Amino acid sequence: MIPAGSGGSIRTTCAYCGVGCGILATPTGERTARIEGDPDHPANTGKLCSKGTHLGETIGLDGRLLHPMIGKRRVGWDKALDLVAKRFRDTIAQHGPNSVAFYVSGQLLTEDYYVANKLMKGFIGSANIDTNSRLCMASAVAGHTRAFGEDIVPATYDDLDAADLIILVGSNTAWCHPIVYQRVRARCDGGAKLVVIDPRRTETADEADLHLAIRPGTDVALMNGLLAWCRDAGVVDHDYLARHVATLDTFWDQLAEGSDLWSVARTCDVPLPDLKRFFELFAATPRTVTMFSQGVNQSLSGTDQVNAITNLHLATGRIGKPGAAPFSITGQPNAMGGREVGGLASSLAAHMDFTPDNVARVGRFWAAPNMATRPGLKALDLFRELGDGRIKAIWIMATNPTVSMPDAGRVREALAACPFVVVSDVIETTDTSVHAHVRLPAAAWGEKDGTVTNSDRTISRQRAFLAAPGEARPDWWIVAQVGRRMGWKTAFSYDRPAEIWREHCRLSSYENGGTRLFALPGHAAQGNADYDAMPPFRWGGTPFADGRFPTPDGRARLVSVVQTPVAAPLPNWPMTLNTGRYRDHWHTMTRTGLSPKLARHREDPLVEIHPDDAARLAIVDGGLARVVTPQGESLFRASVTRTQRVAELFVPIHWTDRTATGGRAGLLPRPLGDPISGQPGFKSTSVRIEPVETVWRGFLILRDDLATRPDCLWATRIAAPGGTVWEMAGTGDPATLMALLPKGQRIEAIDAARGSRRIAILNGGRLAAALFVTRDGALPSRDWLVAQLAEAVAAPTLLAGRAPGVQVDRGPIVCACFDVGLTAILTAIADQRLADVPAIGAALGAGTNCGSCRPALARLLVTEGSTHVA
Ligand SMILES: Nc1nc2c(c(=O)[nH]1)N[C@H]1C(S)=C(S)[C@@H](COP(=O)(O)OP(=O)(O)OC[C@H]3O[C@@H](n4cnc5c(=O)[nH]c(N)nc54)[C@H](O)[C@@H]3O)O[C@H]1N2
Ligand SMILES: Nc1nc2c(c(=O)[nH]1)N[C@H]1C(S)=C(S)[C@@H](COP(=O)(O)OP(=O)(O)OC[C@H]3O[C@@H](n4cnc5c(=O)[nH]c(N)nc54)[C@H](O)[C@@H]3O)O[C@H]1N2
Ligand code: SF4
Ligand SMILES: [Mo]
Repeated sequence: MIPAGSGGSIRTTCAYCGVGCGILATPTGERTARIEGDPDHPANTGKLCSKGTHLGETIGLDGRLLHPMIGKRRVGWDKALDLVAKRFRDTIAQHGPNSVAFYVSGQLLTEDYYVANKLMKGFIGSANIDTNSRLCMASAVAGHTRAFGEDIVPATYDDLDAADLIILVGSNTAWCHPIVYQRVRARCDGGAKLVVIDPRRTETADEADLHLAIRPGTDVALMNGLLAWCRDAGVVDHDYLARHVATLDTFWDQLAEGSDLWSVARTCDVPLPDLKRFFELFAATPRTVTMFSQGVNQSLSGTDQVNAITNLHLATGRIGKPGAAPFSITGQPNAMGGREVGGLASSLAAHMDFTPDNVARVGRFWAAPNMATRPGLKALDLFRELGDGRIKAIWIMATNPTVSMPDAGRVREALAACPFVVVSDVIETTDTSVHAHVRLPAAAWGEKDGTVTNSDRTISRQRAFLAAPGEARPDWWIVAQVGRRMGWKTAFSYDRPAEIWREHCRLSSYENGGTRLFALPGHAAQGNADYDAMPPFRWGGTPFADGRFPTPDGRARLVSVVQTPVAAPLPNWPMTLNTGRYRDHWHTMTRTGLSPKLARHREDPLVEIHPDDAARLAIVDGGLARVVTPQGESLFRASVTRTQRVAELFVPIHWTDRTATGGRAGLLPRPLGDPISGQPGFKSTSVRIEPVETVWRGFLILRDDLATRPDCLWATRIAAPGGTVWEMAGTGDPATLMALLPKGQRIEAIDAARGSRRIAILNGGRLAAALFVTRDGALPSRDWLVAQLAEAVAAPTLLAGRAPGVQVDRGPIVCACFDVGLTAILTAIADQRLADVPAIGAALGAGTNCGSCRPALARLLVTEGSTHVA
């Protein structure tokens, strides 16, 4: 395969998730491109989900950071880099190497990551470099290392095609890894069974043969119970255990405790017949893949939960064979590459830890003057020490911790108090970068060049197809420049990613001798042209196929894990808060927030709550609610739905101070982590919720967005074609909102009885802004008014908010590719008696492109006529 596809297209990989889909990008203008799936990429064979499909909408220059900034002042690169190098050098000289830190990201390329890791661990002499992957898969890393001796993901996507049973544990795959989900679906349509284990009935769970809506945090009890059942049913592979696994004498006795069917059903709070069905299905199906993600990892017992899963697979010999493996599916596009370079504070480099041998080996290889000799601070400890004043300089790259860390309010305070904060980002203003003393403009997706590793160990090239705008530079370049300016010219003299890649590959096989499975010897001498043309390849083959594991005795480990008692609800905090993702948004929305198509699937941050709880607490569907924990509070719009368990709430993680006055999920979780992995327990925080009354509601449509969000109780920003919509609600006098309107010709209508006010601002005869507020009246659908932003002349019926004649509100957008709203789908299902998803596709097009909405369509066919999508 060559980098260029046909017709001037460039082969690259998606900016988003760990599925790692291949993309063909064809520039169509200076900042525009056609985006298609790469049919030759093994991860997706040409398919893309809704987020990948709409990447083209996110490559404009809106909001980009284009120049280095010191405070609010634009400076040249030399000045900015010199200052960063000087402040880090001075801080180290005065307070030692452990007084500085890097906080990096699984959204860096492997080459970026390698250079940052080398600078901190080999030259600065501290291991205080941690990454947002700590929040994402540290428990999987720790679990793999305990079970296998090395952080190896033993599965590949091909295993899904060979499996007869696929178990998804704590994974909303249909939304978060949609292309892998389509592969799962295809296999299940071909006869394999699907079991989903998730406290929520997600769209993923909807389509499963069996959904176990377990009590949160009881995965160990479930998996231990299953293993005990397997032992009784004679499914444990004693021969495999005897030859390939080291098992403590006490293991089986410990496992038996509380693992009978009845106890497990009680602990997990699932119907006994469902549990039995699951156990029987597992026992009867040797080719089983157990795929897991954040419902397992983001827990105070995340590592144990991972090992409960690896125990099952080891004990039944379901590993190292086609269609049989535990499968930790990764979140970010290069979460795996970060693990390979050793970018976590708890690892050193290239799958080596901090044993004296490894420290000496890596020190030799790097010719490093100041090797770190012990692990550094993990994210939670790092930000705690920042708050305590022990970390005095921090450099944050490609992550937004004031939003994504637990107890994010404290992270903010810590950054505000830190003497020197550097932020490398592609966006000018983020919730984190407002605290930066120095902001460095990084090259973004489409401009940067290097490699990424996806969930199944496939390494692919990410290639540039756009010129970096302004003075933006690749992350590896920025870090290497600082390294040089700190005094290490030779060690950081790279002038292209290929050089870094070769060094990374050399280190992976340096004095390896088969002790570390991660090794890329074949690429260590690769030429620049070959690097540029490098096709995707998977390292590691089929790990453990020979039953040998990278431990001193060559055996894997069964790890005794015990279910921690489920805590009783606290008096003031009677409910449990779960947090996670929406289908069409990515993390803190710095990219997906730019796409009008993606914005329409979920326009508001919703708190999902069971109808019984809602009724008890007087919370109404569509009303506002305040979600409160001991750490903080934030407003959300309520969505009353039976997909939630009683006494449990779910909120999304995507909204920030840039995009809303509420929806700040990060303020709510405790800053506590798994004791082994340090991964925060984001999925279960003690919480309470209360209704919030408002006096008026309204919306503001703008051609040019506001510099800051509207100052009212509730405001959320939605990208719209040609402008922005702010949805608002409040208690005070909405007249204060007038100040937000741009200058221009003003037309206005007032209905005092309903407390309604409609204002339009025209500029040169075109609509520039529309502000509609009401106390008791109705508000028109926003679609028609938004469409007016693009019209050359404002329509005479502007203040009616609609064209003459009958129009229907489209409702939330279900199919982002063809812009098909809920209303049209429900109408078509009823009027045309549509019976299945293909029939909806034939009638409306919905679901026929990327396929991300097919699970939602299937759900609508079942719940047709209901008033809301859950
Ligand atoms: N659309 C979209 N896709 C993404 C991302 C995104 O932001 N948006 N982010 C990417 C990243 S970085 C990641 S890490 C992945 C995350 O992908 P996922 O892990 O699939 O996503 P989450 O929504 O965080 O959580 C998964 C599920 O865990 C369930 N859960 C909560 N508690 C428990 C429990 O105790 N036990 C079990 N068994 N389940 C539980 C939740 O109800 C939730 O449905 O997604 C990646 N893909
Ligand atoms: N409550 C709760 N919190 C969570 C989670 C949860 O489930 N619940 N999930 C956690 C997980 S799994 C994850 S992965 C994190 C994600 O959380 P974050 O990493 O904080 O989220 P992003 O929005 O992806 O932040 C990436 C930042 O990097 C910038 N960026 C993008 N590309 C580049 C680049 O090439 N170079 C540079 N320098 N910058 C770039 C973007 O503009 C953005 O500001 O959130 C975690 N936080
Ligand atoms: S599944 Fe979607 S978001 Fe993930 S890599 Fe593929 S196209 Fe991108
Ligand atoms: Mo993640």
